[in-house]
Amino acid sequence: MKAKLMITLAVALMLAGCAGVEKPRINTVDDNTFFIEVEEFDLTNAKVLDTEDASGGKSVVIQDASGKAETTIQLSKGTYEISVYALGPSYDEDAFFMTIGGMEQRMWLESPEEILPTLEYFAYTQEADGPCSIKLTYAEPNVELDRVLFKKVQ
Ligand SMILES: [Ca+2]
Repeated sequence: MKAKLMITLAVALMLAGCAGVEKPRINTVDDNTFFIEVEEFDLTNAKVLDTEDASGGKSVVIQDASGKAETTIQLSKGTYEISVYALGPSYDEDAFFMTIGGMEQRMWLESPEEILPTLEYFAYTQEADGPCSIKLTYAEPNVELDRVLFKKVQ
């Protein structure tokens, strides 16, 4: 009887996880820093790769200009430096766009061999506690997007 209850509970928890209610998960680094996995975004025309050195073991390649990875998280009021950890295999395959709160910025990599943060961060101010939308879109092919790191600086 007890075992059956445990199994029912485990299945219920698994189903809750599959429903994606909590996606993307917020991975806390310290009091002011957290990251979210790109593979947990809503993906359109994007391929998930098994990537050994990626966080969560996966990265995402947006296929072309029709593709995107987007999500919305709850963000507390403040100013953030937001960077994306990714791999850009070559000089012609090392850029993408990030849109946060309606502002778009071209992001660059210099990491053909391993997953590293973008060369510059996206400076973003959240005016009040509430939802914040993040969208990654295509600029060049074969960019492997791993995770998005938020660092609260103010
Ligand atoms: Ca990842």
